[in-house]
Formats: sequence, C-alpha cells, structure tokens
Amino acid sequence: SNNSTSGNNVQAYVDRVTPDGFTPLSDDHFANETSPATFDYSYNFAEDPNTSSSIQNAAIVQAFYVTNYIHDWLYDAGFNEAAGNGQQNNYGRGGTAGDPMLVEVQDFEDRNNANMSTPGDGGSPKMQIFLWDGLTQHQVEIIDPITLAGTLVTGAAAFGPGDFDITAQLVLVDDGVTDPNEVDSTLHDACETPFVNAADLNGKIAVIDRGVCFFVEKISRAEAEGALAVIIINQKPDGVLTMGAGDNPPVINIPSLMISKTDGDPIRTALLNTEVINARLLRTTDVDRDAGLENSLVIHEWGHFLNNRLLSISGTQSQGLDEGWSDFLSLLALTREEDVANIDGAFAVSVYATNRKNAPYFGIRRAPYSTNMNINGFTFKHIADGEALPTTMPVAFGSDGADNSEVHATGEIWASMLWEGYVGLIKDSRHSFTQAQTLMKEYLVASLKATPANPNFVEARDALLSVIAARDSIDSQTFLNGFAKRGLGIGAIAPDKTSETNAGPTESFDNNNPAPPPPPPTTGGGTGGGAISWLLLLLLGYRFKKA
Ligand SMILES: [Ca+2]
Ligand SMILES: [Ca+2]
Ligand SMILES: [Ca+2]
Repeated sequence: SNNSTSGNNVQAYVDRVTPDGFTPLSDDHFANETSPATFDYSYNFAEDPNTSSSIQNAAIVQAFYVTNYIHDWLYDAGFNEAAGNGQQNNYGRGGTAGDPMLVEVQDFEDRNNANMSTPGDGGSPKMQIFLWDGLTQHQVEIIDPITLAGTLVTGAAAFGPGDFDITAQLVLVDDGVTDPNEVDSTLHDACETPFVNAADLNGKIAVIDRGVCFFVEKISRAEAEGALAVIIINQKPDGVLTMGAGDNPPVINIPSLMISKTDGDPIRTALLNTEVINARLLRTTDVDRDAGLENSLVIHEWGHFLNNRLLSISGTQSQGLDEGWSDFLSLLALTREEDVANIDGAFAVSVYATNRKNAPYFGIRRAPYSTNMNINGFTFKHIADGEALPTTMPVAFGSDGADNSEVHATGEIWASMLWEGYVGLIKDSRHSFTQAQTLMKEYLVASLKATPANPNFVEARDALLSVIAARDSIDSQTFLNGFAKRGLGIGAIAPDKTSETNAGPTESFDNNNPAPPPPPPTTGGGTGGGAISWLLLLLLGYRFKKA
C-alpha cells in the first residue's frame, strides 16, 4: 500500500517470527507512514535493535529506501520489466509481473550474514538481512605489584555476564588434589572440592588453572565460595581462547576471563610466594548491529538478484564472479564525487556490520578495494587455492591462500578488476564523474546480459569488453588495461569450470589489442579501405581468445 513500506518494487518488513516471511498477527511488521508520504523514524545506535518497533521501523525504512533506489537506478541502465526486474505491476512494459522484492530485516533465521534468493522472472526475490554481533572487548589489568603491572590479552567466556568492571585481590585456588595423570600443577585446577583455601575466596578474584574439568565447573565452584570473578590461566601454549559452556552448564553469575600461559605462569608463581596482586577484569559488549543500515551489504545482496536474473550461475568460478559483481555494485553505487580526490585510496565494504573496531580498514573482506597494489595486490592467480596472498599488502585473514576459491574470496579478485576499469573511466577527462558512473552502470547491465551461462573469468571479461567496445573503444582499452594490470590480459586462461579449487589460472599482463589486419591490397584509386577496416573493428568489438 502507499502508506507503509510495501510498494510496487519492494515490500520491506521485519521477519522476526517463524515461519519464514511476513507472519500476520505477530511481531513481524512493516513500517507505516509517520505523516503523509513521510517515513520519519530515528535510529538510536546505543539501543539494542531488538528492543523497540520504532528502531526496527528505522531499519526497515532504510532498507526499503535503498532497495527502491537501486531498482530505479538500475532501471535506467536497462534492468527494466522486459529484462526481468522485480515489480508487482509491470504496466504493460513486458516481462513477468507479480515479483516485488521481499526485504526481510532482522530475519530470525541467522546472524552475522545476509542472503538473497532469486527465482525466475515472476517469482519474488527475497533478501534476508540478519543482525550482527556487537563488538565484545575485554582485558585483565594487573594493577600491582609494579613488577607484574600491565594489560593482558584475554579470552572471553561464552557464559556469564557480558559487561563487567571488577577490581579485587587475586587468590590462587588450592583444591588439594594433584591428579596423577596430569603433568600440570593441578593443585590449582579447581576440579575437586572442597577447596583447601575456600574461605579465602570470598570477595576476591579466584585464579584457576585450565584443564581436567569444564570451565563452568571451576567457575561455579568459585562462585559458590563467594568469589567475585575468575581468571583462568591457560595450561597450553596456545595463547587464549573463548571458553565454551559445554552441555547443560550450570548458571554462571560471575565474570570470567582467560589469560595465556605466558602471562599466567608468573602470576601463579607470585601468588605461591604470597605476593599481594590486585587486578581489574573489564568487558564491554556493544549492542547488536542491524545490517539493514549497512548500505554496502544491502546493495551487495541486491546485486545477486541482478546477476542471477540476467544470467545463469553455478559452479565455483561462476559463483565467485557473482560475489565479485555484487561487491562491485556496492562500490559503484556508493562511491561519490567527493571520493574522486582519493580514488586510489582504500574502499572497504560492510564496515558498519562487521564492526571491527580495531581494524575497520578491512571491512568484511581480506583487503579493501584499491587501485594501489600496496593496498590491494590481488591478481588473477589468487583465485586458486594454495596461492599465497601478496606480502606487500596488509590482509585481514587468509594470507596462505588456502581458501582462495571460496566464492567471496574469488569475488574479491573479480571486483578488484572491475574497480580498476571503473576508476579508469572516472580518471578519463572525457567523462564527468556522473557520466562515468552512468556509463559504468550501463556497461555493467549490458555485460551481464551478454555474458554466457556459468561463465569463467575470461568469458566474463570478454562480454564486458565487447559491450564497451561497441560503444567506446577508448573505454574498452581502459578496461583491458585494468584487466591486464590484474593478470587477466589478452593471453590469460581461466581454470576449468568444473574445478572446485579454481586450479590453474594462467595470468597475462598483455593489454595490447590484437593487431588490426593488414590493409587489403589496393587496386588503385581507393584510399579509405584501411580506415574502414579500423572502424568496423571498433564497432564490432575485438574478439578475444577464450579458454
Ligand atoms: Ca525470512
Ligand atoms: Ca515470519
Ligand atoms: Ca518481474
């Protein structure tokens, strides 16, 4: 209707209640107008997005607006009714109607992700957007003695309070039993009761060794003796880890954090020497993040609808291209004219949803997108499993390249190639920023229409170059330069489409268009033959060797 977030192109609502889809007479809801033709809801970033329908409405309206915007924006570039877009009513302009996009905000089915399903024309595509975990930060500060003072890296517990700030004296638990099968100092593992020094724990922070019994057993025993909190010392040299609750755990009401063996051994030794140690245990957990506000994520998912309506996609390599096109659509839609001054800088996606406070630079991917090879140095070979990532750039994860064929990882390579071409368009003084963006949008939609089913990288490249060459030979050379810079030049050979590891890409850095054919022998009089041959070549587009 025209007074809620249910329109001809998009129906957006929260899907908080099973079953899947809008569930009438439940907590599932659309957002309604706040005044005629106005949807005015404010979002409170300090508030848990689960808590009020008002904050949910803000997220619904945001996702509704963005998905409608992309519908109209791509419509102008050729993704219209006849091309199979999603609309309730097609107004007699071809295609199959009855398929508005369903946008499900705060979807109950998962967390820390989003997805898109795309049935054939006439079936509504469905975008499901999940809530993402708020950032958890935690640490142990040793306050005194000065010889041990400092801030220690900690592992959190998957149980007990999420937020705390407790300062107290440390007490090493002595359970009086050294387990014969354990080599570690199991007098302090808190696996036997009663504790020899149980009376010392009240109002203190218990220090307990990892091992032999469950974390929750140790911590609940300390809690029973009045401990305010627990520090677990890892007994294995593997740093720290998140402490799991195990099956049917007791309810834990006190804070706990793990410290490493390296940090913990000197503390245990000092406590055994009856030194007085005071420490602070600190943990904060931010509220969830609603990915309905993450425009780059919403547009990425929208891209899957575009890609899968315009071509058939299956197999590891094609699905990697699908992810790359989707990331690129986000970059294309969100890059603004004021970004041009730093267009060779770093452009990350899903920074808000992933909420890596310590490393927002990366967003959700291994590296941000950039034409600067020291920021993003991916080339074609990096779609293959086992190809280590460049050491000349920072990466968030996956540096050994073991999982390069994972579709989002492979997508990074394709999107960085498209980004090269687009930045080339932006830098071309013939185009204003708006012209470059519009051209790119049109080239993208046309190339998806021209790409064969289940494409490999070379086929996807050729489809794009051919549709661009048909319009502007300078732009097609710009894109070829970008592909060649990233190893997908003229002589590149794509992995076999059936490979599940994208094995064996052959790189080429050749950006030279094939030489024009020699002019036909002149029989006298004609002077325009060579020029006509050139012109035909430009109009038809170059044909590139396919793998
Ligand atoms: Ca759903
Ligand atoms: Ca539902
Ligand atoms: Ca349709």
